[in-house]
Amino acid sequence: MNAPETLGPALLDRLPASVQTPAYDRATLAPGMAHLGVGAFHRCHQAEYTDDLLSLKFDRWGVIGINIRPPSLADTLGRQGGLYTRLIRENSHIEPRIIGSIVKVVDSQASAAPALKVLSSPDIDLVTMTVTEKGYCHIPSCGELDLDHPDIVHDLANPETPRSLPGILARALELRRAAHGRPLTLLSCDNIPTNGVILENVVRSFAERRGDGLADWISANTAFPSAMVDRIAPAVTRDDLDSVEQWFGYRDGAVAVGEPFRQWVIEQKFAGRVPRWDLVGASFVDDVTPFEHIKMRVLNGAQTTLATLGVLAGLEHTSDAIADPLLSVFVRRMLVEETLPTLIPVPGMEPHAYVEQSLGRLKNTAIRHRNHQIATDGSQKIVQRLLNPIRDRLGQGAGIGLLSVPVAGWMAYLIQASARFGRRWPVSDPYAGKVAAIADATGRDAQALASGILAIDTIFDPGLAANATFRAAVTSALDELLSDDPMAAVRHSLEQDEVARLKRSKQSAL
Ligand code: CS2
Repeated sequence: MNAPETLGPALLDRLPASVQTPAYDRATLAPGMAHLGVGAFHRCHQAEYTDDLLSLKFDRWGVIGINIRPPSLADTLGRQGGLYTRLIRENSHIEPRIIGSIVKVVDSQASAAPALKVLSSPDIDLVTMTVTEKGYCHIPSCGELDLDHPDIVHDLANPETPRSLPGILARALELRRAAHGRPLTLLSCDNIPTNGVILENVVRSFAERRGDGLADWISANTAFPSAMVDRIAPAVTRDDLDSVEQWFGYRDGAVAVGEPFRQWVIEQKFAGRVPRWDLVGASFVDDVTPFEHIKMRVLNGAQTTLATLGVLAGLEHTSDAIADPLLSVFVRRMLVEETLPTLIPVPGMEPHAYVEQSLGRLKNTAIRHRNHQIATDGSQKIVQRLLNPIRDRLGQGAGIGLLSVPVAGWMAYLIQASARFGRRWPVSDPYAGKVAAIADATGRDAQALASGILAIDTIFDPGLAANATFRAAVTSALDELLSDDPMAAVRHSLEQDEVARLKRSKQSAL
C-alpha cells in the first residue's frame, strides 16, 4: 500500500468531495496581514473568518503566520503551503474544510529578525496575535508592563534583538517609522480583558523607555482595538492527525479541531485598511467591554472552574467534569447566582440563555479539552474570570461563597504540584514556582497557605486580598480541597449557599 499523500496545493483537486476547499484562487492571494502565534485557536478562528471573507469578497488579505515561540511551523504548515484541515466537531458530527487564508509561514523562534522583516513591510496593514495571556508581559492585577520580566529586561538592553512581544512590536514600529511610515492596526485576539488597552500599554511603555519620540509616533500611527474572541479549540493531538488520515485518506500535520460555535466582536478603531470580517459574522462595535465580561466570566469562568476542580476530582476533560452531577450543579449555580448579577447588559445577548448555551458547549464530547490544558497559566486567567466578578459582588454587598471555590481550586492545583505535596501533577504557570515555594515553606495549614498566596499582589490586588469575607471563603474551601475528600468543598459551598438563600427568602417574605 502506498503511503498516504500529504496535504498541499497539489492535492486540493483530488480531495474527497466531503472535504470543502477554498472557493477562491489562492495562487493570486497576496499577503496583507500578519498573525503572531499560529496555534490551534488562530487556525480555528481568525484564519477561518478570513477564509470566509476571501470567498465572499476576494482582496489582498492573505495571512503571513509567524511563530516567535515553539513549535516550528516549517515542517507542518510550511511544508503544506499554508494549507490545513479545520475539523468542526460536535459529538458524532464532523465537518472538514481546508482553510487557505495562510499564504506563508515564518519561524522566528531563534531570532526576531524574520518576524521583524514581515512586520515592518509596507504590504502589512494589520497584525493580529494570539500569544497567550502571559505573552504580553503585563502584571495581571493592574495591566501595566512588568519591567522586572526577564524578557523585558533583556529587550530594553538589546532593543534591536528583542524576544518579547512588546519588544518585537516596538522594534517593528520603529523600523516602519524609519522605512515608510505607514500606519498599522495591532489586533490582540487573546483572552485578556481590554486586550487592546493592555497591548497598547505594554508597547507604549516599552517605546517610552526607548525614547526618540517613538511613543508619540506610535500614538499617531497605530490603533490597538480590543476584541472578544471565542471558539473552543483545544491543543491538537496525534489522534486528531490520525483521524484525518483514516477518514479522508491524506496526511495533515497541521489539523485544527474546533466546536461549531464561534464569535468575534471587534472594537471599531482601526489605522488604515482592515478586512471586512463584519461581512462574515464578526461584529464591529464601539465598546467590547460587555461582550468581554460575559464571555470571560461565564464561558471561561466555567472552564477554569471545571478544569481545576475537575483535576482535583480526578477527571480528564471538560466534558468529563461537566458530566459529573455535583460539578455540573455547582458551575450552573455559581454562574447564575453570583456571576450573572455582575454583568453589564450586552446588546443582543440574553445572559441566562448564554449560560445555558455555554454549558451546552462544554458538554461536547468530541472536543477533548484537557483540564490540565485549561489550568495552564491559571495565574494569568483568574483575575478576569473569577477575581473581577468577586470584586464586583463584594462591592454590591453580595455573597461570593461559590466563586471563591474555584479560586481556592487554582491554589490547590498549584500547591499540590509542589515537592511538599508530592508533586501530584506537572504544572505550567509563571507563578508555579512562587506557589510551590510558599507550600514548601508552609506545609498543610490552609490559613497560612491562603495568606501566603493572597499576598502575591501582582495577582490579588491588596484591597481584595484584605477583604475578610473573601479570605475566609477561600481559606475554608482550600482546607477541604486539600483533604482526602476535595469535593466536600463543593458540596459544602452549595449547602451554605442554600441556607443563605432560604434566609433571604424568609426575610423578603416578612
Ligand atoms: C480556555 C480557552 O485554555 C483556556 O484557557 O479556557 O482557550 C477557551 O477555550 C477559549 O477562550 C474559548 O473561546
